[in-house]
Amino acid sequence: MLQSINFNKDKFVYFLNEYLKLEYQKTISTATVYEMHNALSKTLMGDISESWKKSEEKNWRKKQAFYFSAEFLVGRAIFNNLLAMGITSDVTDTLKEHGFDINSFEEIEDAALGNGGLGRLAACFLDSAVTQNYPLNGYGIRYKYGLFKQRFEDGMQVEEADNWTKHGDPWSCAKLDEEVIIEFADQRVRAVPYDMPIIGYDTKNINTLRLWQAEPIEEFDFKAFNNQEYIEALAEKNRAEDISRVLYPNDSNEEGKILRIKQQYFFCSASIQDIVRKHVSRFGKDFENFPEKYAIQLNDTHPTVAIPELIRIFVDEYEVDFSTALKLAKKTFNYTNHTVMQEALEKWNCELYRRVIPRVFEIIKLINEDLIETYTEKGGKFKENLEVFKIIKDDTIHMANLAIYGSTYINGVAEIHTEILKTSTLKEWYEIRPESFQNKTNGITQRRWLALCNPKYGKMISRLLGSDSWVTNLDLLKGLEEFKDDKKVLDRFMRIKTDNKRQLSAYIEKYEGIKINPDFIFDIQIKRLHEYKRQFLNALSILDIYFRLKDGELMNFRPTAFIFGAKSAPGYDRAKGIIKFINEIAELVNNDEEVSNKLKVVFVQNYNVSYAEKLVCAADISEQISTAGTEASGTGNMKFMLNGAVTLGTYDGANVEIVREAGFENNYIFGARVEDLERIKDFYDPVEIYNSNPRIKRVLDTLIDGTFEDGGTGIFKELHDAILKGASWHKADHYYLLLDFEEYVDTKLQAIKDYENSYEFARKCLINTANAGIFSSDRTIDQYAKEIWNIKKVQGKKIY
Ligand code: 26Q
Repeated sequence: MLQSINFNKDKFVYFLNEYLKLEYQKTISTATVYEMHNALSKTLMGDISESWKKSEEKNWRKKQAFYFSAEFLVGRAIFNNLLAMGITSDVTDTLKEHGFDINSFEEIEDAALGNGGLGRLAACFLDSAVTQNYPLNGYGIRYKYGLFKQRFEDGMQVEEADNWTKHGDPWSCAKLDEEVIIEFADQRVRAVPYDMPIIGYDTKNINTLRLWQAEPIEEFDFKAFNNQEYIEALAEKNRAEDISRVLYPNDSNEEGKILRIKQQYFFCSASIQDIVRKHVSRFGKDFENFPEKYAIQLNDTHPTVAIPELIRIFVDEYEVDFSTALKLAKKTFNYTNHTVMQEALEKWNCELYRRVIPRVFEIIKLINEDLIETYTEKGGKFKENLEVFKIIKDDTIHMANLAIYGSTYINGVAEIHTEILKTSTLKEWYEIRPESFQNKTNGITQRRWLALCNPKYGKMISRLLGSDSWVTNLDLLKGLEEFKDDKKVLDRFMRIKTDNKRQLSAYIEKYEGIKINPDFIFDIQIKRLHEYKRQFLNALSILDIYFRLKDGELMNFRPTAFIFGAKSAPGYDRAKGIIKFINEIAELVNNDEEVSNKLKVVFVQNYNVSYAEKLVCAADISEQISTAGTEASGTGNMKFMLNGAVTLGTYDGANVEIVREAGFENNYIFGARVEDLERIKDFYDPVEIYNSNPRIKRVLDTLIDGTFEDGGTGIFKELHDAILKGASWHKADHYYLLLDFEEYVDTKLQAIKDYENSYEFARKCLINTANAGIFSSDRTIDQYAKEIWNIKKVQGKKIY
């Protein structure tokens, strides 16, 4: 059972009121939601400060690991931290006695310091590490503006700045005495650390997410200057602050390239300086045992510049010779790859790098020379494929090559993904260093993605299993299988699901203005908008169902709501076109009385972590339909599975492992597999399919036959062309939508039909939950800890 901190109600209320009085001249009964949030959070920060300090001390006693990531998509902290501390109901009740409804914290902004999967994974990892008492701290950037907020205007995405700290950021603690200086060729700035506590569930331990904020060297004092100096100082301040001003949405191209290099170097240099400085102050200038004390994990190639930066500091500031420094770096770093596509591997123009961080560029050149020399000497495959391995070629720095050469282990994020890395994307590397490649299938934290977002289901599970130990040991869910034929249990499951659907419906009605009947099947696709994720295919399938319903086919079609949530990169026109297309479909379908009792289509605005929490617990069908071989893993798929939805998906990413665990018969897998696509790719002809299949022709032609309006942008015509002619850099139907179309619609209709037999369907859902144990990020982190980082747990338990 979870033990809580000793909750002293009187003391709690006293501190809360003191804070409110001092800061705002208010009391619990008069404070606004934001004031209450700040006061409560700060009070709790006070409660944990001792444990936090002690944890830091503990972490330095043995080997520790650091997670370097340009993104941490942590979401909202308050409910999560109350849960971890075991005081949710105490606090809820106490505030209620004073007339304050804790649910009003739903207004508190998410910390959206990430784009999607990669950033959210980093957040889940920190949660899992601390809960298991592993010494793992995160290093990243404190963006002033997180991922943009999204609105629809006339069905089209409009972006708005995400000023997430506008009402304060009570869960961060600035450590002004630990700032460091970062030097660029044309600029020096201060990196100021802001620490967020990562609070372990049912443990005393608290780890740290340290996010760096860029500030000018000189404190800006507007009184002290004459006019000209004032303007210059202000410009300098802005130029410094630019560095951590905004999170780049992925795919953001051209403009901002220099800033992106600066961001990466900024947080990597600051973090490396931080680690080295603390190392020196504790253990002196002996670096021989550095890799026995620290492991650094690179979350994709974005933080790869940390490798030459560590070498630079060793060589330039501590007189370590280059080859020793390189050896130490290789032993310290490890690299996680999150993409399948070779063309998506990060590359930088040499000249750009040289202009921004010349000394680091020199170090990279030295590493490249070392590679060439070493591999030429080794001969064989090393020498044969030297061109592939080079870090610098064609005036370009290949960051993946730098990350691999500078690391001990390289891992993919799902079995199929790691296999693709070994046999295709990084094939030549695998041939020379097979022992360096590992798989670490992603996971999700069940604290946020079940206990927090689906408390009713969580309680039901605890009751059935006779304990809530699944919150820290997800394998225990297997015990639910025993109840798969128990009608009472299945009834209870269905009631909870319907409750969750009702809550989601109310929320969607409030924020999107669309009413969904909770008795409908909820079919949900939520993830970043990308062609490879095939939201477009989902849209076409809905249109097909719509037309067939209108034609009087599909007689026994069970009413279904199709729900989407996704942000498109601002410069990704096709993705934006797909959003507009789905919104047009929603408009058509939702206003057609003939189908209104059968179909509903909703694209929710500003999909984020907090919205996801409401969506995953309310889904019946989870859409995971990426083209086989394109989605490295996916983690949304795991969240739905855990919450008892069936997967309608391709044999791709972690779906492969999901259906292996939960059974094909309990999910809906369709479509071409990687091997199939490999075989047909040179002959694939989408035009032939289009011409021979009237249903496909009909739905695709809505893009050009006047059924829908694209606001005069021409984007619908481009989408049509992208399928039949190919456009810009891709061949026709690059993601095989038409190839998979019929099987997809058939499989979807089968799932919808199966829902008729409610017990049979609920049974599938329960079996999915029961087999989700392996997808806990607790398991993933345990594997990283044992198989890559070689770190041990610190002492945990003993409650506050
Ligand atoms: C690149 C250049 C410039 C600006 C931004 C970027 C950028 C930023 C973020 C490129 C990629 C990302 C994010 C990638 C990502 O989220 N990948 C996902 O990682 C998940 C966790 O491993 C996997 O589950 C998903 O399959 C994978 O798509």
